[in-house]
Formats: sequence, structure tokens, C-alpha cells
Amino acid sequence: DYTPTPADKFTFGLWTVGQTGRDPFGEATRRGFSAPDVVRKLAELGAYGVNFHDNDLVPIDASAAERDQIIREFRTALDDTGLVVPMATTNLFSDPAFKDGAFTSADARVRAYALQKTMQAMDLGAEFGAQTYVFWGGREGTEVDGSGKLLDALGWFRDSLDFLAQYSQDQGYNYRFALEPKPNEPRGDIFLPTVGSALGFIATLKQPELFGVNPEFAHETMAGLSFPHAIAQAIDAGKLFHIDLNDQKMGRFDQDLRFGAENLKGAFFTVKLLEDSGYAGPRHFDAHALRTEDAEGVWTFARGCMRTYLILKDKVAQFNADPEIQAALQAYRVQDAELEALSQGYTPEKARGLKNRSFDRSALGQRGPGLEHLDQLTVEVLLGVR
Ligand code: GCO
Ligand code: MN
Ligand code: MN
Ligand code: MN
Repeated sequence: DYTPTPADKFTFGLWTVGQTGRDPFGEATRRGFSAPDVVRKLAELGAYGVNFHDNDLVPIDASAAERDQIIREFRTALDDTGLVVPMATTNLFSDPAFKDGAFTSADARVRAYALQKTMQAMDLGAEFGAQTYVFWGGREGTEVDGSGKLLDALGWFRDSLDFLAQYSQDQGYNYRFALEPKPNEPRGDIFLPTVGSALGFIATLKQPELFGVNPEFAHETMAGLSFPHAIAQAIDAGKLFHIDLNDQKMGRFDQDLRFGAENLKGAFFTVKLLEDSGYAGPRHFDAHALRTEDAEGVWTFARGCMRTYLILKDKVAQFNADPEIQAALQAYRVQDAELEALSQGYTPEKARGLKNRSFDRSALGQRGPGLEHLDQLTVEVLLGVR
């Protein structure tokens, strides 16, 4: 009946269900929840875990005593419910110190402070057992490229990530790091704007094997790109370390809508890729309830994210088992054992063999692959009439 259990590995951030409806144009429309309240409620709904930025849990100006008490109460809620903390991250975007970037600030003092704050946040995450550490470069970007820092910024970013990866190993944390791309908002242009750019950057790090990506549905959509295509590339590269599920209309501000609220087909193919590829990590919802909602609406939103995922997972199984769909898929792929053998694994003989082959180009151009049929079948699965 689509009721989640911890085995489904659904997670939320303290900042997601805790979001108070504040936006650039208006004040909060609801009170947030304390961290222990979030934990208890998520557990009741069947979630697996909860993630946080350092300052979601411990305010940036908390005293040592306040910090200890917050941590104690959070720990008790986790112990009582069995909820886990699979991922942690740093808030490097709210404080005015980071207004022109953290790791990519032109101010060496800010860059050093960002490293210090991140090491402390990594300590905090490790204290709660987090295994994945996310870097969302919220303020890492520019509006004024006359600053001349584009190349320097990438270098500073790289140095910081290399530094933190070694810190993680020195401490025995052994985090897996996940870079979260976003094209804009809050900066005019954010560095590493898409999954593809993050993958390219990772290859330039000292220990690239420790780094992967944390793609977000909304962010690739904001860039006008396909989220399933982005995660497919991440999976292919062995770099899908984490995932932020939500929804988004193209060409809008960062909406962080309930998963499946807007683009059901995109959501379906996202779930399909995750399930078919055997992705074993958490299914994290980086989304929040609409600003119109009250506290009850927040939990309806959270339940809805998980329920829609499970319904789509069911649809994926139905798609995979549907004989007509499987026949359409089979018909779509033309196999040719001899030509495939010739095309795979270069040898001079194969090259010569291929060059000497004659192809019926006009027959190749005439084949109808049946994609309209396949897509209509998919739509009918989604509409519930198959
Ligand atoms: C956003 C981002 C953030 C990050 C978060 C954890 O658009 O605001 O998606 O929600 O995911 O900072 O890294
Ligand atoms: Mn977002
Ligand atoms: Mn996110
Ligand atoms: Mn987000």
C-alpha cells in the first residue's frame, strides 16, 4: 500500500521539512520543527534517515553548553527511533562572511575560515555516523566576471577539496564526498553548474576516487537539462554517490517541489535508473512543502515524496514485466552478431573488414524504430490504464 519502511532508504534534510516558508519576498509562514521533532516524525512516517548542515543542528553562534545540549537531545531522538544520519554537509552560504564565496572567495581569510568550518562540520557529521559528505557550492560563483577570478577560483576550490579529503582520511572518517552542481541561485553563475562539469572537475583532484556527485532533479532542470541523462552519466562513471530528489519547472526559480509534483515522466525515468542500476544509496528528498502549507501540510508533503517514489517503483516493475513493452524494446534494438564483433575492440583486420563492408544506407534510414509505440505504452503505464 505504498507505506515506506526504513528498507526503502528515504531520507530528508533537517532544512527540508524544517523549512519555514521564508522566501526572498516574504517572511516565514509556519514555525519550523526542532531537530528531535523532525526525527520522531520522520521515523513515524517510515523514513530511514535525516541529514543536516552543521548549522541546521547547531546554530552558528551557539555556546559550547548549548551545542552539547542540542547534540544530546538529537542523539536521544535518533537512538529512540533508529533513524540514521547517512549524509552531512556544511552551511557555507548563509553567513555574510560567505557572500562572495567560501572556498572560492577572493579573500584568503574567508577561504581559510571555510576550511575550518568544514572540518568542524565533518567532525560533527562523523560523530553521528555520516558516511557521505556533500559539497553544494551555494555561494561559489560570481555576478561580476571583471573580478578576474574564474581560473583562480577553480584552483582554490580544488585545493580546498584536496585538503579536506586528506583531513577526512587523517581522522579516519573515510567520507565519500559528493559535489552538488547547480547553475545559478543564489549566485548569478555558480561554479560547476551541471553534473557534467562536476565530473570533469573531479578528474582533476588529487584523490578523484573519493569524490562523486550529488545530482539534484531541480538543478539540472533549471539548467534546461534532463535529470535522467545526468544521473545516467554519473552512474556510468561510477560517481553517483548521493541523490537529491525533488521537482522543478524549467526556467523558474529554484522550486524544490515535492518529488513527482511536476514532471512525472522525468520522475519515472529517475526511479527506473536508480532501481534498474542497483543504486544502493539513500533516496534523499531535497524538497520542501509549498509556502502555503501549515505543519500538517509539511508532513503530507513528506509522505507524498516517499509515496510517489514507491508508486513509481511499482510502475517500473510493471514496465519491466510488461510483455508488449518488452517486445517493443526488443524490436527497437537491431542485433547483428557479425557486425558487432567487427565493431568492438580495434584490430587492423577489423578496421579493414569494416571499411570493405557495403551497407544498405537507404534501408538503414527507412527503419521505423517504434518509439511512438513505446512511449505511448509508457504513458499508459503511468496513467494507470495498463
Ligand atoms: C539548494 C541546494 C541545497 C543543498 C544543500 C545540501 O538548492 O538550496 O540544493 O538544498 O542540497 O545545501 O547540500
Ligand atoms: Mn534546489
Ligand atoms: Mn540539493
Ligand atoms: Mn535544494
